Order: sequence, then C-alpha cells, then structure tokens
Amino acid sequence: SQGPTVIMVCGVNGCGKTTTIAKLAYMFQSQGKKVVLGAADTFRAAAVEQLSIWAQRLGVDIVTGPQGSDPAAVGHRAVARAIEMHADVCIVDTAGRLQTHQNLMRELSKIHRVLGKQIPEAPHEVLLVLDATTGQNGISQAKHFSEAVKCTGLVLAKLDGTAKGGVVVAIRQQMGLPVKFVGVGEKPEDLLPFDADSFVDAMFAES
Ligand SMILES: Nc1nc2c(ncn2[C@@H]2O[C@H](COP(=O)(O)OP(=O)(O)O)[C@@H](O)[C@H]2O)c(=O)[nH]1
Ligand SMILES: [Mg+2]
Repeated sequence: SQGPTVIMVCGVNGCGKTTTIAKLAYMFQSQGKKVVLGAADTFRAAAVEQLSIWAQRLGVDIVTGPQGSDPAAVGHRAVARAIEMHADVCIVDTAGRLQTHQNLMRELSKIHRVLGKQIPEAPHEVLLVLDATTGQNGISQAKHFSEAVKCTGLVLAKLDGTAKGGVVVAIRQQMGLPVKFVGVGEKPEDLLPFDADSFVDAMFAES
C-alpha cells in the first residue's frame, strides 16, 4: 500500500530470468507504473549489459554494479533508488545458479535478506523462473529455491516451444506454489497471466 513493491527473480542458468524481468517491466509500465530494475546478476558482465539494454529500450531506470561485486549491495541500492524515485515496482535480477550449490544458495538468501532492510516486507514477491522444457528436476528446483528464499510463485518460460511444462502440476500439488505468468516468446509483450484451463487444454491437445 505504500512504497515500492519489490520483486526478486531467481532460477537456474538460462531459464529466462532476465527476459522475464524485461516482460514484467513492460507490463507494469503499460499499467502506468514506475519501474526500477536491479541488475544483481553481477557474476557475468554480459548479464548486466543484457538487462541494461532492456532498461534502455523500455525506458526504465536501472541500478547496476561492477562485475564480481556483491549482488546484495546492488539489490540494496536498487531498493533505495526505488524509494527515492517513488517508484511503484522494483524488480531485482539474480545470477543463475544450480539449486544444489549450497554457497550460491546462501548468497541468494543474503540478497533476499538485504532486500528487506529498507522495506520490512520486501521482497513482496519471489518469482522462480522455470524453463518449460524442465522435467522432474523442476520439483528439486522449486524445493531448494523455496528453502533459500521462500518463493511466492513460478513463471513458466518458453511455453511457446514444444514443451508443455507439466512439472508445474506436481509443484503446485506438492508445495502449493502457483504459476503466476507464462512466457511465450522473447519479446517484452510475450508474457501472459497463467490460465489453468488453457494450460490443461494445451497439455492434452494433439500436436
Ligand atoms: N522462445 C522463448 N525464448 C525465451 C523465453 N524466455 C527467455 N527466452 C530465451 O531464453 C534465453 C535465456 O534467457 P535469459 O532471460 O537470458 O535467461 P537467464 O539466464 O535466466 O537470465 C534467451 O535467448 C531468451 O531470449 C520465452 O518465453 N520463449
Ligand atoms: Mg540473466
């Protein structure tokens, strides 16, 4: 109700995090909301560059840090900037990581903790991006990421391919974690709110 809504985005390498953030930024912007991005994937220089290009294209503000710098510090500065600019939404990118890599999962917990320093309820949403081609490993991803950062929802990316992302049914059933959006392409407008009926229809449709 007051202050920016902070959204943290996590997942394994290449699942579609950065693209999803561009799509979310585009969606919020279309709703007339002011958006600040935090490029807390400081692991690869190319990752910061990729998000910066999106920010420039969409005309939204972005907070970055040098390659190899503390991602939690970038997250902290992104929230500070969002507060200062009276932004509505702050979306924080994170580096891809294997859910079984304990050090990197601890780093993710730290980012999560630091995002709450200036706004006690933040991050208000923690979205786990799952590649629709992921099979049963998706359950392990959902479990481990939730243990580290208490995920609030899934984004099922790359649903425009042949994969149907059926693993989200098991994740919903076992962990109660809902799918909030689906990614259906590489463009900013290629994000749809999840619709269970059309998802099930597509799952059983003849290809
Ligand atoms: N077809 C398709 N490609 C996607 C989708 N989301 C992401 N991608 C592509 O997947 C690749 C990895 O995406 P990226 O956002 O960089 O993943 P990250 O490593 O998790 O940040 C890029 O080539 C994206 O364009 C989607 O919904 N559909
Ligand atoms: Mg990325």
